[in-house]
Formats: sequence, structure tokens, C-alpha cells
Amino acid sequence: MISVAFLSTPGLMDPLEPLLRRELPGLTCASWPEEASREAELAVCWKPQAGALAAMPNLKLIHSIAAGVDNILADPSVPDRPVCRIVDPDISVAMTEFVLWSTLYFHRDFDRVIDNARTGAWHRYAQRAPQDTRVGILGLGTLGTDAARRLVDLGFSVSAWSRSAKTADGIRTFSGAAALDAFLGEVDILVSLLPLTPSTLGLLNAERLSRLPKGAALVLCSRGEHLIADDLVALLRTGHLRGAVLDVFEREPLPADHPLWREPGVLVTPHMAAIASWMVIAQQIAENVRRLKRGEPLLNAVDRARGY
Ligand code: NDP
Ligand code: OXD
Repeated sequence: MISVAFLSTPGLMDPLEPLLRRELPGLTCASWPEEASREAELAVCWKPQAGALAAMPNLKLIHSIAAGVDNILADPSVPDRPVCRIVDPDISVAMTEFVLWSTLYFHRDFDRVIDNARTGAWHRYAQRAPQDTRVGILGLGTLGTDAARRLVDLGFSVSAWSRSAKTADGIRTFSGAAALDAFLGEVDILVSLLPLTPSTLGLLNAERLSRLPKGAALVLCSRGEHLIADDLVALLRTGHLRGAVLDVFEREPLPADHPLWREPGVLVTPHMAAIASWMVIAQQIAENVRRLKRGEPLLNAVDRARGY
């Protein structure tokens, strides 16, 4: 039977171990940096310590507990083994709910109304039709596609930007770096659902955010490292941007004294847009272990060269 090492901050994966044991009877488990973890064939990871995976000579499979694998591939010493991620319809449902809520938050002026409620200011904003709000999604993959479709169903004007060219009913599609400025220029609410890779790191900087029309808002569901937060704050303060819902941060948890918590126009949420259940994580990892043993193609393996 296969042996697994859990590589994460201490205790994070405690709920996973019994579920994985139930899926894979006879499994032997250890947590990094216990000595036994170095002998493991399967590494189950969230932000593994740099160099740890390279120090596991028997490694056959590296599995993220998340949809993103940036937490693993950030370490250049990660050995050349398959890296798999979690893809689950429930994650798509949750992310789409979060994107719909954030879109409505700005589209229906809840950001302003919540501020007004604090001071007892009764103000009714003019109502806009959904087709008059342009929602732009960065990343038209598993999550971006689901959110975009539901926004189209609700009548919003939806566009999306991806690496490769795509067509999707009711969605204006843009692809490649050369099309990014044109895409940004026609977006009222920008939703980021990109993976974090060397090409997307720091993408949302002053130059790019300035391309958004005056009054646009940002919804960051991807990774904190996509955003240069100081550039966002500067554009909020000049009034070029209206607001931002930020779910992800370079440093998580975001410290309680971090100024973003108190920046006017910014709503911080605690990396909660879509949380995979431990049961689904265990089932998907176990299925890949069974596939590995049978020599079958793995589910949700990422392309190491692309980084996602
Ligand atoms: P996918 O891999 O399915 O989709 C990624 C999309 O991004 C694809 O459309 C891809 O283009 C596009 N893309 C990648 N690189 C570039 C680039 N350089 N330029 C333009 N487009 C690019 O990922 P998911 O939809 O499953 O997940 C996206 C991210 O969401 C995750 O990586 C994770 O960071 C984040 N996430 C956040 C959660 C939260 O709770 N906040 C929960 C779950 C995920 P193409 O289609 O051409 O390949
Ligand atoms: C993920 C996440 O990538 O939770 O799944 O951010």
C-alpha cells in the first residue's frame, strides 16, 4: 500500500487523514518533517516547505488539496512528478455564488448603501439593468466559465480573457497579452479567476488597473499575488476605481492590523469564495492513487510547463 506525506502548516490536514485512510485502507501516513514522511510515495500539499518535495526520493505523485497548484510549483526544486489539483462541481457552485454576490454588491450599490446605513443616510440610487453592467472575467477555465455562464443567464454583459482563444455563447472573448488592454477598457466589474503563474504574477498593477473605465470595481478571487495592492489603493483614492472585494492576499490570514481591512471601498473576505470539502479532497486523491497503481491517466493533472 502507498505511503502518504502531508506537507502543510501544522494541523491543517488533520481532518483529511481519517478520510483518506477510509478511502485507502492500509495507507501509512506521516506529516512533514517527520522522518517517515521523507519515504512517502504520495505528497499531499498546501504550501509545502521549499525543498521538501525534492527531499522525497520515492515520490510518485504530488497532489494539491486546492484548485490552484501555485502553492506547490512556487518551489523551483519540485521534482518532475505528476502534480494534480482538485476540480469539483461544488467548488464551481460556491465560486459562482461568490462572483454573483460580488457583482450584485456593486451593480445594486450595496457597497454605498451599507456605508450610508452606518450614518443613517437614506439615499435611493438609480437602478441599472443588468445588461448595462459589463462584467469581465480574467480566466475562462473551470471556475471562470461557470461564473460567466450564470452572469449571462442573469442578463449581465459578460466578457472574458484567457490565454488561448475561445468561443462561448453570449460571452465576448479575448485572448492573449495583446488583447488585455482592449478587454479591460470595457469592464465595469473585473473578476479575477486566473491561476497564479509567472505570467500572471502582479498582473493587476497600476498600468493595467488604470485601463479600467473610471468607476470600475475589482473582485479578486484568484491569488493575492495577482494584485499590487498599493496600486489598487492609489486608484481607489484618486477615485478612478470605485471599490474592491478582496478574497485572497499575499499573506494569509491577513493580519488584523493590515490597512486593507480599513481602506474605504475595500471589502476583505477571508479566502472563502470556494472551499473544497475534505471528503471530496480525500476521494479525488484516493482515485488518483488507484489510477496511479493501475497505470491509468490521472485526473486533473496540471501542465507543469504552463504552471496550471
Ligand atoms: P483553470 O486552470 O481551469 O482556468 C484557468 C484560466 O485562466 C484558463 O482560462 C486559462 O486560459 C486562463 N489563464 C491562465 N494563464 C493565463 C494567462 N497568462 N493569460 C490569460 N489567461 C490565462 O483554473 P480554475 O478556473 O479551476 O481556477 C482558477 C483559480 O482560482 C485557481 O488557480 C485558484 O488560484 C483560484 N481559486 C480561488 C479560490 C478561492 O476560494 N478564492 C477557490 C478555488 C480556486 P486557457 O483557457 O487558455 O488555458
Ligand atoms: C483553491 C483555493 O485554489 O482554495 O482551491 O484557493
